[in-house]
Amino acid sequence: MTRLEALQEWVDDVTRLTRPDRVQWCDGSEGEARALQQAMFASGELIALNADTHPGCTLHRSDPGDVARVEHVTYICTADREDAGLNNHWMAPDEAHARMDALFEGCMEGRTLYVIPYCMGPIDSPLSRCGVELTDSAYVVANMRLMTRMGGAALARIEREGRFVRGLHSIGDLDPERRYIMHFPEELSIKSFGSGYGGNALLGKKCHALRIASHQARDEGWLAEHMLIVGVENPQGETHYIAAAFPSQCGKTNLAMLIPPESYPGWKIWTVGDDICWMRPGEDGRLWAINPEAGFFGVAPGTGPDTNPNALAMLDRDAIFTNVGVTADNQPWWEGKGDGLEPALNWKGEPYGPDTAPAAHPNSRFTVSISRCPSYTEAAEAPQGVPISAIVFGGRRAGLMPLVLQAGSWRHGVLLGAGMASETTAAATGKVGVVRRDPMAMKPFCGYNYGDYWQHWLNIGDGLSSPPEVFHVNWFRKDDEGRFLWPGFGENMRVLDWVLRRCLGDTGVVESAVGGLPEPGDIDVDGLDLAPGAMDALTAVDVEGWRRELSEIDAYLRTYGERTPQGLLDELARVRDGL
Ligand code: SAT
Ligand code: MN
Repeated sequence: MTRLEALQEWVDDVTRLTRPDRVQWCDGSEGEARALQQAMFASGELIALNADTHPGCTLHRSDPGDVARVEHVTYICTADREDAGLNNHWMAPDEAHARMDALFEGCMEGRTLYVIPYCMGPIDSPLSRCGVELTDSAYVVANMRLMTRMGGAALARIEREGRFVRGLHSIGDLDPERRYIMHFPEELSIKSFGSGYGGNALLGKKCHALRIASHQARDEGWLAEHMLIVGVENPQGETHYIAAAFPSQCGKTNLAMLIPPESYPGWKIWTVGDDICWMRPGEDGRLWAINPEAGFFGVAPGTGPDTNPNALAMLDRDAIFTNVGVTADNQPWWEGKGDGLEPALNWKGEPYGPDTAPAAHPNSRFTVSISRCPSYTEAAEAPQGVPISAIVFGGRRAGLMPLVLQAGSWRHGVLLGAGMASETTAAATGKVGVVRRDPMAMKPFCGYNYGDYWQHWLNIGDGLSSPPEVFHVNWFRKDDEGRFLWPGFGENMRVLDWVLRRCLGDTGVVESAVGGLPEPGDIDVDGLDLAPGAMDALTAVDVEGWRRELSEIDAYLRTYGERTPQGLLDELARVRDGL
């Protein structure tokens, strides 16, 4: 129940359409969470894990046909098709509403409709935005409680502001043929049907905080980005913040909670966020950022003592696991966990064996509150956000892209972001390992025409007197035999160190046509077991390869026609001439 008429009317309308047995307004309390958990244990939707080794941890097994985001049925529904752009599937709003309302008709009979008021960002931050998700999935409620500031305080803010994003969700019958994720950015609303999986169902995350928010951010003069946020504290106790964009499953979570190697005594990494970043120009001419989320929905496989010890440490209590395997004594298990145990059941609940491997689905996930992270910082709660010193773009590229590259200007930085490409991963359904253009890691998430988006990035830079320095990194370079040239994980600290020294003007750079590269020996490789010549390969510019790359980027950018910013094309021509 609410005193905000617009909200009450919407809930009443949806109730009439979907005909649930009951409506439950979620307050986000402990008691409510416990009761929901009990109900899910009873229905089998959730399974309790070993209470001795993993107190408060639970397991959810998705329908095997519903384990990733579904970009081919994800739509941006704007009045003018051009406003959605080539980067999105488009449907006319009227048609989309009609199609979705037909699916929602009576779909909640026998079920409970949960009303979830939530706030993306610290509850008292002017940068935060609120939403309400209506869903028939208790699993969604449990996840939203960890991923957002959910409940009474959010509802109070919504009632005060009167404006909120409306998200309607039903798992429907999980039929992939009757599955759509529709966004109506001009109405600030979302309709999602037929999937219970993460990014399709937890509407605060990709649907609101990226697709709807990016659209809203353009109108309001800020940026909603697919970026982690970390603070890097040096031995003198100064902390500088970095925002970094990588496609799904390229190590954002690992980088966000990295533990510096032994050769960095006295350095600390502070985690502000691992997936989404909302940034706004401050009065001081810098960019200030918040993490709109309150938890992590991270990839489980590969999370181990060497790759991400901080993540492992936060996963031993009060976490929800989705589609991982279990051991004989009911502990969660995934490939790369490194605990010396063996899986007994795979993610579908089948006895584990060579025919039923892997134990964990490649896109299996954990959901956990950010406050459980050993490197969590209170700065994540700061209403004004944290000031960003560097923006880092990166993709999964076996060749060409050097370990790190510094843009010569904001405009060059926007080009580096717009030219990003990466090999596809299991986070979305479809072929894995195909290189595709993924500007700013926003290809699946930009809620409007990419051409307009790049122009918005250029405009934001024009308004900053102290813009962040912009970089491009690549942890995934391989040699001719397909072996990684760079160890990655905690060792990426060495690159962050160089990035920050460049921001502070503490070190030199080798200028090249495509950007600034580290001087030989300037990235500390002490104690690393690199192949001979690896560092040369990682910092070389392959002129012919770059010519081809720039032609491809040029052709790609021009597919956006009149919406492609001239400023970006001019920048590309400048870089090309420099080669
Ligand atoms: O889209 S999800 O939020 O489910 C995960 C991801 O791809 O980052
Ligand atoms: Mn993501």
